[in-house]
Amino acid sequence: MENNHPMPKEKGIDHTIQLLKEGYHFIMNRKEKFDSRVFETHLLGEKAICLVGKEEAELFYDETKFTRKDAAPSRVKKTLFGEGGVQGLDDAPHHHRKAMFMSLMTEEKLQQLKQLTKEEWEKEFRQIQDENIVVYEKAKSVLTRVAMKWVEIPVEDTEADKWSDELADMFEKAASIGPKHWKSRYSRSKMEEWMEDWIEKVRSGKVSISESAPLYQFSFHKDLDGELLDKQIVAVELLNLLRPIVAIAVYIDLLMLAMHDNKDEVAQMNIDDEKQVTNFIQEVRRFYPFFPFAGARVKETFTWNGYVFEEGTLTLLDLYGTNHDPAIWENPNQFQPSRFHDWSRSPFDFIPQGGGEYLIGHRCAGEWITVDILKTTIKFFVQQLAFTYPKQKFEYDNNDIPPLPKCEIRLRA
Ligand code: HEM
Ligand code: MYR
Repeated sequence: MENNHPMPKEKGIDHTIQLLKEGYHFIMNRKEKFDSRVFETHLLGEKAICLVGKEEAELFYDETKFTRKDAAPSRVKKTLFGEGGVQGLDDAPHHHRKAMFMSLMTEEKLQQLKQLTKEEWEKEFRQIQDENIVVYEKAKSVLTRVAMKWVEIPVEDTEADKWSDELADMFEKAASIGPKHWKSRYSRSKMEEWMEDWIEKVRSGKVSISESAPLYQFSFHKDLDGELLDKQIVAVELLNLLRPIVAIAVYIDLLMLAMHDNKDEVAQMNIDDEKQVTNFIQEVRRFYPFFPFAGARVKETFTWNGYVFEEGTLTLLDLYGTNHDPAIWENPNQFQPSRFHDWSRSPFDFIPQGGGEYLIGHRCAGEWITVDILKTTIKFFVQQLAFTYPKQKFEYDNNDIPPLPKCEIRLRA
């Protein structure tokens, strides 16, 4: 029998304020303080276990030990995730719903996505001559159109563009409090209603779209009992495609920052070499913060490495911390795309969009989409655009979740 020992425990009633202050460093700071990759704290009024590291990620993604039921705080469901979506499902219902997402990730659909991304960037810059532009704002417009076209919502560009702010509110303000939180909720409600109208039109045959369209596929998806999903849930799932595609704008902003801060790397990179381009993009996703941690609850009490995990306890896996773990990454705070030359491809060490498996676990359904859009974007900027960086402060703040807007990068194109 293993000898149980107490888990390091942070004193105090609640540490949510510290989480908002310390942002992406909250878990790592305590890992250092307790010299432990597992510790207990209090967040949003309840006990929470925090984990960081590769073995810890493997534990967190063990479906027999953790559940996603009631794991996301209500305020995050009301803004970022929506209610009744894939993020909160477990076991067979989760696998079935996740398959609905993963069935879209075919070679053909990914190819279409790259083509759309290229075309929309070209369109965005067609009118621009010798102007200063804010990359993040441009990226949000481009990606809103890409997302609508890819999901095959039959709207004109001008109509698509109108939804850019609502889609962005859901992720930009997901960790906000006060009026920003309410704005985020309002944007979600508005968008869910709009999506529900489309689902009704598709189901009733009032609009005719191709059967292979994601809008069609999701509208007619049947659950394990052979029933169509409630249209509110279909709306949530369609927003689980549209919203995160627009969220890639945050990575595009950080990509432009990385290109500025690593001019020598960029100069040495052969933009026609897929491997080199992929490594640069992977390093952007490793180096910069974005999604801070994934959350789950202990399914049934168990013991791991002598620590007792009690049933129902909220457990957070530090994604940013694991991507910066010195036990995994040499010089984790240096930007070095070449480190991906001989990366082991473990599903548990490089986890900017979650770890584990795509089909049976909660790993991000859109990771390939993210990498493809970023690769297409860097190629467009390097090969097709003559741009410079006007004088500005190249800063981003590790405390803001997501790390905006101080990193708003301007280009002259
Ligand atoms: C799940 C991050 C882009 C769709 C997740 C998770 C993270 C994440 C951390 C949760 C992992 C977990 O709970 O263990 C990101 C980031 C993105 C991004 C940082 C960059 C913008 C996308 C895109 C799509 C997408 C482009 C779809 C087009 C999803 C879905 C899930 C998910 C459907 C739920 C998976 C499940 O619960 O099984 N993402 N994601 N994401 N992501 Fe992404
Ligand atoms: C997406 O839209 O799904 C992709 C990126 C969103 C990043 C939003 C960052 C805020 C996360 C809030 C806390 C999550 C708690 C489990």
